[in-house]
Amino acid sequence: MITLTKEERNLKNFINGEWTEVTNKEKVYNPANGEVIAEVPNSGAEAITQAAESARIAQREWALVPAPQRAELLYKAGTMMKERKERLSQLLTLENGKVIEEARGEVQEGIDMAFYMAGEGRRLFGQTTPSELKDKFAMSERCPVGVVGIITPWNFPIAIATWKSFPAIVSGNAVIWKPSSETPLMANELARIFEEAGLPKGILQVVYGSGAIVGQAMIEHDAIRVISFTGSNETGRKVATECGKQLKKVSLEMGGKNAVIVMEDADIDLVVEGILWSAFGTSGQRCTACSRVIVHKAVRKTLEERLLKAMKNLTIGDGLDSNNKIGPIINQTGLDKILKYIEIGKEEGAKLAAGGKQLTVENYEKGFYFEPTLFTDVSIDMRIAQEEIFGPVVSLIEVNNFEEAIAANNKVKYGLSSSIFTKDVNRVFQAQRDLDTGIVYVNAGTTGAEIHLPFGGTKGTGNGHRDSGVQALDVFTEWKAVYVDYSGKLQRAQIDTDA
Ligand code: UN1
Repeated sequence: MITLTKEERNLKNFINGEWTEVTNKEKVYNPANGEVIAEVPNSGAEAITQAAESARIAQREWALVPAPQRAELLYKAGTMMKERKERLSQLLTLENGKVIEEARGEVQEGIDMAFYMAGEGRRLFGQTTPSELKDKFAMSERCPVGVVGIITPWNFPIAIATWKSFPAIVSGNAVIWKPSSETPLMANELARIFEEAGLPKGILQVVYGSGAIVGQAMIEHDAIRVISFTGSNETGRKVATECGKQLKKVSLEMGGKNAVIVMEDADIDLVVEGILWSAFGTSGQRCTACSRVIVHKAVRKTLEERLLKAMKNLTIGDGLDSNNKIGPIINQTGLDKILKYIEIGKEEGAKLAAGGKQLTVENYEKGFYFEPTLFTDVSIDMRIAQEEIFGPVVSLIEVNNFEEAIAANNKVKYGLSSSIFTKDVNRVFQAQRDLDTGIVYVNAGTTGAEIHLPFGGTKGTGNGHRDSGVQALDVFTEWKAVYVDYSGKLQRAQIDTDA
C-alpha cells in the first residue's frame, strides 16, 4: 500500500516558489474506498492576485532565456517523471481510481509530452517569406503571450496538465494552474518536480480551489492573457463568455459523445476488444470514451451476443489491484449522474441488456463502483445517445448502411473522437473525410490519442483550438510579423512595387 508524505497529505498552494498554507481546506477522497487521503486548499481570489502579479514579473525574465535552454528544464522534468513513474502512477490511481495499468499509461503520456515539447525548444518554427519589395526581408515568429491560466479536470490529472503547461513553458510563458480539487496530488507532484529541476520561481504556480472563485479570479485578472480549459460543456461556455468580456484568448476542450461504427465486414472479435477498452476502460470517464456503437444490421446480433459475453469477464474493483480491469467512478456526484441516465434510458424505451446498477465491492463498501452497462434498441435521438454520461454506459444503435452510420455519428452536438471498423479501403477514406470529429480511428476504439498529434474536436467539443501536438503552441504564442528594410530608402508597400 502506498503511503503519502506529510506534504502530500496536507497540500499547499505553490505561489511564486513558496509553498503557501491556506486555512480553508477540503478533504480529498480515494474513490476506491471513500477514505480521506489528503486535504487541499480551497483558496480565495487573493491567491490568484499574488500568483498573477508574481508571474507577470517572473515571466519577463523567462521570456529572455533562449528556448533551447528553457527546453532543458522540460528534459530534466521528463527524466524525473520517468524515474518516479511508478510512484506517480500509484498516487494517480489513489486519487482518481483508474486502474494502475492505465495510470502508468497516463503518466507515460506526460513523460512523452515533456520530451516532445523539449524538442520544440529547438524548433518553435516561424516562417521566412519573400517581401514584395526589393532589399527587404519578411518573417514571422512566435512570441510568448505572457502569463497563461490552465484549468484541468480530474479524469486525466497529469496528462492534460502537461498538454497545456509544457508548450506554454517552452514558449516562454508563466503558468498559473488550477487543478481539479478531486485530484490535487498530481499537481503537487509536478510542481515539486519542476521546483527540484530548477525552474525559476513563479513560472509554474499551482492554486487549488473552486471554479467559481479561483477560476473566475483567473479569468478576471488582467495579467492572465490566455485561459486553457478542459471540462464540461456547461462550464466551458461560462468560461468562454467571461473570457469574451475580457477579450481574453480561450481554448476549450469539452467532451464528446464518441461512437464506434461497425460495418458488416468488420472483424467482430477485434471490435469487441476495441469497445471493451474504449467504452469501459477508465470506467468510461474519458472525454474520448466510446458511448455509442453504431452497427450495421447484418452484424448487430452477432456483435451484441459477443459483447454481452465479453462484458461478463470485466473485473471491477480497486485500481491498485492489478487483477482489476475497471476501477471506481470518481465520486457520488458522478454515480448519481450515471444512475440518472439509466432511468432516462429506460423511460425512453431503450432495452437495458446488461448492467445498470451501482456495484458494491467486498471490503470497499464506500467505493463508487458501477456495472458496465449496455443499452440496446437505442435510436439516435434518445438522450442516452445524445448527452455525455461520463460512465461505463454504451448505447447500441442499429443502422442499414454506411451512409446512415456516418449520419448517426455526426448527429450529436459534440465532435471529439470517432472510429470505424471495416476492411474496405474506400470506406476508410470516405469515413475519414465525412466523420465530423477532431480525431478519427480506423480499426481501433475511440481512445488512445498520442501527444504529438492535435487533441480536440469540432462543434460542442471545442472552440477551434487544440491541446497537445505542435498546434498547442498556437494557444500559448502570439504571431509577430517582422519586416527588415535594408534598401536605405523609404519603400511603400503596395505602392512602390515597380521600383
Ligand atoms: C480525455 O479523454 O480527457 O486519447 C483525455 C485518450 C487519452 C487522453 C484522453 N490519450 O484517450
